[in-house]
Amino acid sequence: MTSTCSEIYNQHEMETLRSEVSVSHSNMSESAKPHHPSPQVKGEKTHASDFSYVGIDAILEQMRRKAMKQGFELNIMVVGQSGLGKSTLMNTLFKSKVSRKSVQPNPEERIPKTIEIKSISHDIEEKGVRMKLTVIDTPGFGDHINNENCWQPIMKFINDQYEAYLQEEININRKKRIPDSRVHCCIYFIPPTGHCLRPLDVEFMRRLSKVVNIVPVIAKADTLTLEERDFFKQTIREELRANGIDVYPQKEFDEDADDRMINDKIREMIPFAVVGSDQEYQVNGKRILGRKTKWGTIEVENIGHCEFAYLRDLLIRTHMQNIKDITGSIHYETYRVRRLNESNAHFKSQPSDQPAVQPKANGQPEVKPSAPQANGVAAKHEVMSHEM
Ligand SMILES: Nc1nc2c(ncn2[C@@H]2O[C@H](COP(=O)(O)OP(=O)(O)OP(=O)(O)O)[C@@H](O)[C@H]2O)c(=O)[nH]1
Ligand SMILES: [Mg+2]
Repeated sequence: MTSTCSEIYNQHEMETLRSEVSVSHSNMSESAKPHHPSPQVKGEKTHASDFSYVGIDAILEQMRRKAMKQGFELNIMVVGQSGLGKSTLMNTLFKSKVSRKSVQPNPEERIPKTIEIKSISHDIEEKGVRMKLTVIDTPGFGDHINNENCWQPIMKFINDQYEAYLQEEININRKKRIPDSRVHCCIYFIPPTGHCLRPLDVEFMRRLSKVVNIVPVIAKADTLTLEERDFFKQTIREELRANGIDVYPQKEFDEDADDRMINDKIREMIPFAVVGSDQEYQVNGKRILGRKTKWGTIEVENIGHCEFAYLRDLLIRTHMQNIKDITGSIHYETYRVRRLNESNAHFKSQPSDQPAVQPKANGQPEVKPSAPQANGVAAKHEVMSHEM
């Protein structure tokens, strides 16, 4: 590979607000600069002497300020066999203890192994930007002898979040800002076997890629040689293609030629072969996150050692907004349309002289006239399965 992923992404900076604002100001011609001081909002400049200046570019600064005030939300789910390094990788990603490790040196600190899906939220702040990060851990996925339908609880969890969002959205007195618990991205951990995908991996990704953005990674990539890693990556890409599995970034959602070019490069690299660690070491006077072995230290953020940095760039630095947009406009939308269609069909099949009993969002039954509401949605998602 000649160019780094960071370089590729830099050509297509997704979070452009801050930079565009500063570019527009720094490009301002001398004549456009204010001559008379006037009351202004911090960071703004007046264009009093520029007759043609309307000020449309100021919307960027307004959006930036609003976004800074509101903060951001990102919900990441990690799925994979127990001990593949899911919690460690989340810690590496956010350089803080966002997901507690299940394997601790001190047995008293050890978290009991669980098969329940758990969400842990953290408020992270960097350079004044606030982010609520929720990690949804699914310990022990596929650990059983019989793993038939083991993807079902995960599918249900994802649908439940869509349903919660839908119920908030259709509420007459809905909140100004609906809390977003929808899973924006699911990192799927592939065991570093070096052979091929297991039927379980194929089955999981085939089903789940239709309801959520899947980002597959090869876990504990330090256990593979470079040749094994390349071969494994190639094999996985071929298997994904052969099985019609569309992982993130999905080709069909590329917005333009630029997008396609950048995303094609990412697609050629997927799945990222990652190494995780939350241990800091000093290497050549620099503090790094790494794994110390007898023969040297693996630096997790060094692209010469592993592909963790590419994953981080994709999830946080370049595609975070796109990941959220696709969740809202594609995955959630598909769910919403199905639910509304189902509800309409349900109302049409109700005899018109009988009142329909419609459970409210809080679970209390409520007697309603048989005609559908403006939104036409009945709150009975237990029967709904957003599965294709
Ligand atoms: N060699 C290697 N070991 C790793 C890596 N990431 C984590 N580990 C080690 O693997 C063990 C399990 O890591 P965890 O992060 O707890 O794994 P997990 O997937 O969260 O496990 P469960 O919570 O049981 O599902 C720990 O001893 C980690 O230090 C890695 O990239 N390479
Ligand atoms: Mg864990």
